[in-house]
Amino acid sequence: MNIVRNSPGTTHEFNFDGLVGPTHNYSGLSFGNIASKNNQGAVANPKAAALQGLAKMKALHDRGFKQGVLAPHERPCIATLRALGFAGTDAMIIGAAAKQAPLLLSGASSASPMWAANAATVSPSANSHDGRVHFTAANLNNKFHRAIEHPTTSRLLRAMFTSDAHFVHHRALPSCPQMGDEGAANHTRFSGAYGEAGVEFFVFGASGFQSLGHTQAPAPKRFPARQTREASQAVARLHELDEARTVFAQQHPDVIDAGVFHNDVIAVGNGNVLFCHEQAFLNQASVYAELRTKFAATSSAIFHIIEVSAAEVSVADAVSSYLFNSQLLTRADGQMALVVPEECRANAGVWTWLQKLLSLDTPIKELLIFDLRESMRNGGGPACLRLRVELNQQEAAMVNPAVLMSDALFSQLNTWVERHYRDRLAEADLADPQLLIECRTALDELTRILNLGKVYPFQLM
Ligand code: SUG
Repeated sequence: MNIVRNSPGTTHEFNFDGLVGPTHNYSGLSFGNIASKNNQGAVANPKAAALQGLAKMKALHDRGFKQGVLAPHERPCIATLRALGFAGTDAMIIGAAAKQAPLLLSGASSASPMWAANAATVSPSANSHDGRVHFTAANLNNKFHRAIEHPTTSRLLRAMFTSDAHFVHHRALPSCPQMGDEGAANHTRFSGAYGEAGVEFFVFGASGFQSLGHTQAPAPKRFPARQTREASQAVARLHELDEARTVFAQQHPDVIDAGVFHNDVIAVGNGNVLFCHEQAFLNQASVYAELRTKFAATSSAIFHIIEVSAAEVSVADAVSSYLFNSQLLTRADGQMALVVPEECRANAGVWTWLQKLLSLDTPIKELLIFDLRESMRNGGGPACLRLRVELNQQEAAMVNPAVLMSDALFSQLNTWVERHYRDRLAEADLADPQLLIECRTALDELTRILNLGKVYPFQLM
């Protein structure tokens, strides 16, 4: 085993936010995600969505947090529609899909890769036996529109984290219900400090083999459990994690049925803090006990569990405000900031609780509030929009520098959005073949801005 020794303060968490793509729209594609269902058919504003996301990235960059950009995908995905039997020119394919199978066209057009927390699961080098940073692209097998993401996601991650000496890219797990994997949205790592070995926490919705009668464990009844226990375990094996520092927990089935389709809708962790709702996990007390024990074996830091009771904030309010879909970021002074969406301020109970949080004896000392309304209306809050990658100095030096946020990149991307994005997109507009041309033109330019090489199907033809 390679022991990675990092000097204190030289390892950081980088957040790579998904840049919203030009086809952002509300198609009601995600059964079990209440916002997606409630906003089906609403008119979206892709330009505003992309600018809201960029504003968050820039504000966090300005505050000294390490920030990067994950590019959007080619949409509609013509390669997918061809694979489903539509033929002819691109315009013919779009026209036929719009007429014969509008749901397939919506799925192939979704800008869902913006939710970067679902792009992959990432383990830092300090935790893996081979001392490299491990990425497993998520198969997102539960939803058609998301299951088509991983091939492009894998190419993008390879174009950003290029060094084989420092980074390992695992292929997505087999795409089948037993191996449903939703990436970092169901994964957290804890440690006394970045760069130190810590605990990796995997949260699944149910066993993937439940339907075969192989297990009797509880499972949600109304909505799907997207992440399976077997997928979480496979990722932990691929990432060469130490069992003594890995914890698996099951989401409470009742909260999945209440709209908590990913664990990051009800819990967030960072450093030595777990912030969650009291109904997040099955057998919550034993989950806490295992986390505390395994954390104590890696660090002398105090492990803080900040639990919100149902009496203070109901699960329904947590889901509508996205209180827990927050980013918990360690500041340079070691204290933490909680990044929440505006919807938390609009909910009186949640807002009152957040004020109380600041007065508690925990590392969370600051609230940062962002308007992410366009993404929120599809069930994507601040935490959904970002993929966390913990990098030491050598690893950070090997990241494609063109994807890292800077004043210049921010203004370049704002101009790019202003030039290429529509400010209105309804479901009917997905049938417009011009939208594909606009998307490809924008992405071709973006690959040059972000120095990604050829990553999109239209560039690889
Ligand atoms: O997979 N919404 C996404 C939201 C993903 C949020 N991510 C995290 N929690 N990390 C989803 O349900 C809706 C698309 C639509 O309906 O048009 C959608 O895909």
